[in-house]
Amino acid sequence: MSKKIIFILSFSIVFCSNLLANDGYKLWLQYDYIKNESLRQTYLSSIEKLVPSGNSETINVAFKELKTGLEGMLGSEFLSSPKKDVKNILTFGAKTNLPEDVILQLGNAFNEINNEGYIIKSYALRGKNHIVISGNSDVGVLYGVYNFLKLLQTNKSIEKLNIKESPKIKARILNHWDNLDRTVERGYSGFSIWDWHRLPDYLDPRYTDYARANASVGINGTVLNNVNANALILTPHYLEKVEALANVFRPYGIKVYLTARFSAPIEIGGLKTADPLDTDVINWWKEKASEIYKRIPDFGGFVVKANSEGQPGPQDYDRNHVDGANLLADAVAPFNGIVMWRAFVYSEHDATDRAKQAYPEFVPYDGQFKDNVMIQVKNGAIDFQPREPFHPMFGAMPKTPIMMEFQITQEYLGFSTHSVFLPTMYEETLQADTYQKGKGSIVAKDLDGTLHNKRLTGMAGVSNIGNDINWTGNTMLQANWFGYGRLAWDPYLSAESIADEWLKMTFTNDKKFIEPIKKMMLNSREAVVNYMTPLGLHHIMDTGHHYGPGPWVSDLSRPEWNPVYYHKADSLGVGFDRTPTGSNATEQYAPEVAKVYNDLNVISEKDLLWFHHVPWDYKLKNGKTLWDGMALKYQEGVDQVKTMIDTWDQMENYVDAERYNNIKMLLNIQYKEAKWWRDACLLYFQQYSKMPLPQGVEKPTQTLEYFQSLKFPFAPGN
Ligand code: GCV
Repeated sequence: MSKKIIFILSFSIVFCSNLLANDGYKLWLQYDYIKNESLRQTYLSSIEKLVPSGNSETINVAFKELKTGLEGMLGSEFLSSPKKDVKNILTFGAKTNLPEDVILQLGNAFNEINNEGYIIKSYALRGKNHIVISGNSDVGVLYGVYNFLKLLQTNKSIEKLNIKESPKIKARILNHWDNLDRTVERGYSGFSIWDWHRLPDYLDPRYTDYARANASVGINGTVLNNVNANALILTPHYLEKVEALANVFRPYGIKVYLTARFSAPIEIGGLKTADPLDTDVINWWKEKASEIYKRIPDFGGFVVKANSEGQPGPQDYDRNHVDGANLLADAVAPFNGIVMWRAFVYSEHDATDRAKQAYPEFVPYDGQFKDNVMIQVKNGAIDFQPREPFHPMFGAMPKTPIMMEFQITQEYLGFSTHSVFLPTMYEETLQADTYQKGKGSIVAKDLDGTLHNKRLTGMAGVSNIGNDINWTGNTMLQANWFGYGRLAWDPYLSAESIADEWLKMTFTNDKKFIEPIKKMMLNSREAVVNYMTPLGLHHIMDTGHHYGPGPWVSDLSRPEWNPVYYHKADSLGVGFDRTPTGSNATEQYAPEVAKVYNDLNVISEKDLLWFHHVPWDYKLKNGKTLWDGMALKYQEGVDQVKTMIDTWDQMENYVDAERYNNIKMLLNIQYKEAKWWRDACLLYFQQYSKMPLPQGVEKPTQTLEYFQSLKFPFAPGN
């Protein structure tokens, strides 16, 4: 081959590799060829040989991942020509399998990490350079391997490494709201990835890639089925399929959990009752647990949605959540299983502000739950809104493990069409100060157990993935799966650092791409708040499917399902008074927090209408009336989406056409829908404010009647 041809070939590999078709299936594990030649050479010369220690399935997975990753990034030269005198060695294995001289080099490090933690260390010995990746378990090693690969993916130095990392939260779980018929409740990326019909014999390779992706960010558990549960999942026919999935996930350190339908003893057990204090019921659950553990010895446990939105529960028998949770906890305790009992409860028979209803059902029972129960609490007291103040239960149950439930799927945030980077939102809640043990009692500290010295810790994220080729429908939303995992591992990470990592691993290290797109991602959540629910407005989405605006909806059977319940707009003003003059929901917070929320002079305007009903001519901090300020916020949201489009339009040269167009088309839909939100909401509220739109706000494109006439009977995820 002539020199010229070789040059052209290598030029195209080097400069165009990220412009080749890319369907996004590989997520952030792209392992793209490193274009910076001197950096690639440095990496190549630092890793000449891979030496696994141990031969478990997990170590084999780690080995395979290292080979795939390094060959992808360093090219076929890597390991293609074994040299005689290898000087640079990468060893990986758990402490128990490492040679004594390697362990010696790691000194005390093993005591500084926990069972899932890892160490990455470089040292020189007897004329050779070593990098060792180790941990107290094989899974720790696997996490170390993924993080080592990330160093290369993000073009970091691998000289003089001395990294010790442990997850701060124990149960780092994805919740799938997937049904047995493969529909996904609130799922917008196709159908369920679990092909129940063809399981257990047909194991879709996607299951393995799912496990890889999760392990790469440290997720160690998956709840396979919807919290609106079907008892059939607990029958042998389905348990066999669950077992097959558990076998695929095990080498990746991922445990399988199931949701338990509280009435299962009746529905599939033939009992007359599901009363948690009934002996037959108690025995039924014990036997069911032992049947499951026989198949899946490391089964994680159960998640339960009880007495909420029509689901059965202990209150059907005049018992309480403690009785219900402890029943299941006792059943799984002999096998080290846990129960995640959800606090998302509210009742149409209770006229109390919905935001207040969970707290009294749980907080007074602090200390009464069994040791293996965690209470799973949504980030806010209503339901995964674009912005919610933190749930008052955080920090308020010192003796009960409280786990976070975030929603990764975008039920109330524009489905998978809107590019919203959610770690910004998660960070806001995790950093919120509960003041339950004085200043600095942030939510993250309740979750990692340090606030009240809790043994069990956990975080759950309601998955946004389906069988779409790129998993999340919108390539940008892969970042939310990634970011959730990173925060479950370390709830103190910044959204900014997560965006930075994800972008580099998924697209390119080129600053000209990273800087503007990172900025775009970090602003995207505020944009959606602005064009949907500015200034503390909430739950004004259209009915049932929650797609698009519906502030006018007032005819649903349950009062708290109607948007009018939440905004309370009238001729006098707008907003939900949750101060002592209203529902007094603020009393559920620590006094320091309640004081801030109650006081119009100090409350952040971001939360204004969540806690206060204020007149339309109320003066905002910028001197504008509430009406003008609200209208301008809606406009600002629309403008922010326009800026996102302009930014993305500049990026064509940095991204392959497939992913570029996927994001571009979806941004255009988002823009259309942002305008729809602005126009529909402003026209609706204007009926009450009776004020003109301020200068700077575009005229609505349609009438209110038009927007009210829109119907979406087949909106996805319903
Ligand atoms: C799984 C909201 C959603 C429901 C969901 C429920 C829950 O109400 O709209 O689809 O049900 O939350 O979290 O249990």
